[in-house]
Amino acid sequence: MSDLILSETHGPVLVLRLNRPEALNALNLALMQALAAALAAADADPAVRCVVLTGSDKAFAAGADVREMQGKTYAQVFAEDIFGPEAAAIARIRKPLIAAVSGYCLGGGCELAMLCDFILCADTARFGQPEVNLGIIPGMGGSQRLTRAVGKSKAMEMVLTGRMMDAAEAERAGLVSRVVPMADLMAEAVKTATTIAAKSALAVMAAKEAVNRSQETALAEGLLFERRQFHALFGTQDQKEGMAAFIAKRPVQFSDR
Ligand code: CO8
Repeated sequence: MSDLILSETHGPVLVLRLNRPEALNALNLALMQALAAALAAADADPAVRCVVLTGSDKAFAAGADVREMQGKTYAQVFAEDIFGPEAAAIARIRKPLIAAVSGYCLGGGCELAMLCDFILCADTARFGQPEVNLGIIPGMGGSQRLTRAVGKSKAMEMVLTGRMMDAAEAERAGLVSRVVPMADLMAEAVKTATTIAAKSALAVMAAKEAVNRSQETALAEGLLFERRQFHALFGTQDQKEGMAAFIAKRPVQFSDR
């Protein structure tokens, strides 16, 4: 397995840990490919009955990697379908997948957590879709899954302002199933996963499909629309300026072009 994803087993529970500490686990293509491969392998491995996906204490993931995306054109992101195949592969996993979130969970990181079946978080967790600050929009399901999770008003506010919500607000809004003290997060996630692992794997798989079904009517349409809008924004100067300003650590100056 790639060193971008660390793994450990706790009986029937596999823990996968995003491992790019130098960039707050920002998601680049290599990491997303490694994660999709690790999850596909877990899905095929009869010894694994539940998976926990986590990051570091400081960040689950602070978004897609701005440095990797910065210079891309519309033609590139559209042709590459950036993260599209990897996100689809993660969504296809049939075994239960729990996100254990501590610290920043932003942009593509929040979208990745929402791709999991449910989110347990530490009291330090902070969720947000700050893409608008970079002159882009969410591209891996944020506008669709966040809206389904917390309702239109809060999702719209989050996506339009880029503000973060803390763990307590995320629990009140229904984005996360539970908040626990940071020191207990992994023990609680593994304990929850172990509970699930003790059930009938067939019933668990059927239950996951049934609950997901409730979310997915017309979701594919929304996801494709969102992805194409995301790609199109790489044709704007504001995307170049937004990402350049982030990397240069200077205030952003959008020109609406
Ligand atoms: N990409 C690349 N590098 C990052 C990212 C990122 N998203 N986030 C943090 N880093 C890097 C920083 O550049 C910094 O590196 P260096 O030390 O080399 O300067 C290092 O991680 C530590 O970060 P900070 O010094 O900024 O740490 P702070 O504690 O001061 O701040 C924050 C933490 C608030 C989380 C801050 O890092 C931040 O605002 N990060 C960016 C958040 C963001 O904008 N995320 C959205 C990115 S766009 C996105 O996710 C699009 C998703 C769509 C993808 C799918 C397409 C289909």
